[in-house]
Amino acid sequence: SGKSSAGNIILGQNVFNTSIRTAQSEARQQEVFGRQITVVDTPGWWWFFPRENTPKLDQIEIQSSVHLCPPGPNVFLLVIPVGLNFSTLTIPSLKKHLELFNTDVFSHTIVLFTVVAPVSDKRIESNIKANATLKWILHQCGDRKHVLNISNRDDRDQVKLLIEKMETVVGQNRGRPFSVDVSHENALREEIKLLEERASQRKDKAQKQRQKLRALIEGRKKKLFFIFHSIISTLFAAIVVNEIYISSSI
Ligand SMILES: Nc1nc2c(ncn2[C@@H]2O[C@H](COP(=O)(O)OP(=O)(O)O)[C@@H](O)[C@H]2O)c(=O)[nH]1
Ligand SMILES: [Mg+2]
Repeated sequence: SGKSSAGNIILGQNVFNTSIRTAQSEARQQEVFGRQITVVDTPGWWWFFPRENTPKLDQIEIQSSVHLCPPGPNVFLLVIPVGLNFSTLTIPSLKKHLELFNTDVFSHTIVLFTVVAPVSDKRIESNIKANATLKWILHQCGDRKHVLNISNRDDRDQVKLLIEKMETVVGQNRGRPFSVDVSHENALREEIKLLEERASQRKDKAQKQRQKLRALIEGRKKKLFFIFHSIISTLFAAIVVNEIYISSSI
């Protein structure tokens, strides 16, 4: 939906990979318009599926991303591509995913609309008006929003404006970053390690099963060849016997 692309545009550098799915949260720092900015890129989730459909590892990566920018993030950017179709599951799913953090996420959030072609403010506004889900999300975020054209990397004004909006959020929260439970960090790291170990064990098991299956198929092929071969030899013998019989009867 443009999360990694947005991170690259904000930092003015290609630091986040946009050709593969973001599996791990990553932090990158850069001076932007005189401010030291840390952007943390995270995996995402599907707007029309419940949280149970988001892989556990992605959930933990999203959850642990706040520890990558101590003392805590000042602003969350909720990335929504313009024109995205929502479903009745969107709001419950968003709420459930945000439960991965503390409750005051919305007070630090700006909705970041991503577009790949220039779009007028009027179109954005009419989009919002026509969409109750979008209206609800924006309302939760204090109607803070910004439109970012992710295919126009040269437009630095759109980034400057976004950073100004971020500074307003910092002011509104009296400079207090989103509160992060530091003691939680190690527990999350352990959980990630455990899940990765389990995934690797599952991979080993699947590989062994594949090898076993391949050996079984190879064995069957050999057996089939042997049966086929014996049928041919029997037929051949029958013909020979028949010929002998015919010749002896003449
Ligand atoms: N057409 C279109 N392409 C998009 C949009 N958002 C992202 N992309 C493209 O999809 C690819 C993956 O984008 P990325 O920023 O990695 O998405 P992420 O998965 O949210 O991090 C990139 O080539 C983007 O240019 C969108 O709203 N419309
Ligand atoms: Mg990504």
